[in-house]
Amino acid sequence: MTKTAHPSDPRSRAAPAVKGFPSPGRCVVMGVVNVTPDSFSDGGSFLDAGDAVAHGLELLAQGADLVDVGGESTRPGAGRVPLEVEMSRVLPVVEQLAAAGGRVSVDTMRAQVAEAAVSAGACLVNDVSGGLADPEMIPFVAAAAVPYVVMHWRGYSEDMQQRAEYVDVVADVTAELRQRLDAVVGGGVDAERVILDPGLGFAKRAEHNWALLAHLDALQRLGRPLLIGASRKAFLGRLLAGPDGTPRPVGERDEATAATSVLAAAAGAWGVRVHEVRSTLDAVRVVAAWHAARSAAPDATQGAAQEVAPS
Ligand code: PMM
Repeated sequence: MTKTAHPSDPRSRAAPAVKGFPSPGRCVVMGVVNVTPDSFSDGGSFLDAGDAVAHGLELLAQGADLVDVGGESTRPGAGRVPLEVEMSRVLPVVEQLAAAGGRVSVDTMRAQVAEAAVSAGACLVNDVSGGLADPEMIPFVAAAAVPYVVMHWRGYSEDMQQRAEYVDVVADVTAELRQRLDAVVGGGVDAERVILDPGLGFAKRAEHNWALLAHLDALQRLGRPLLIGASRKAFLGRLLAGPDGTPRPVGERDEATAATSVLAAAAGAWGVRVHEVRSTLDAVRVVAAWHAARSAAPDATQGAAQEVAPS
């Protein structure tokens, strides 16, 4: 007999829906297109708009549900980029990818960039500051009625690692995200369009990232879908360091990234943000099949219990 799974059981963790974003019936895969000279993983590779568009199209062809276009690096220590520079990097790429039929998000902390990108065809705003960097962002998103990623953030990248101090990182990040959710919804954004993100690597050391990845259920209790961005980040490089302690190079972290995608999807995350789409898409498909089989299968524990306790 098929039983209804308890909410804490992975069988009940189908990816939750986001208003205004069609669900693929599994964890969403967001491909990264950084139009920057200095992002930690792909900085400089796609600074030319034509190269960035070609890369975005390739990620979409590999099956990305959307591509996330950003023009300002947020690597630890990075300074701000002038508004006009960010605009000139992002807009042609968003426009061309959207015109080609791709679903596009814009990775920006600036309302003006978000607004121009949405006009150019972006369908989602990914704000790593969760509305804190620009007071105009929340009113814009509320009026535009687009899905909105609210990430956990404690300030600009230049000195963010100095703010990686927590009493209990899971409880602290959950509480700070709850405050952002309240502020965003209080500012008029439809709660059903909000996606929360713990911001792995942003004012977080490796142990903080691992704790958050291990306790996504705590963040899920905020009641909104989660996006997880672990792709190629330094904590994976450090985990995979060679015997001399040299971190694994960024381009050789995609298998570990796919493993984090499995963990996130199995925990019920709405989406994962990755540089290499194919391996993560395969991984989340496996998780979707596993979820489906767990929902359909009789409760093995219950069956075993019945065997040892005949009526
Ligand atoms: N990480 C980066 C940039 N944007 N957006 C969200 N929502 N979550 C993240 O974890 C995140 C992000 C930094 O990585 P990159 O330089 O490779 O883009």
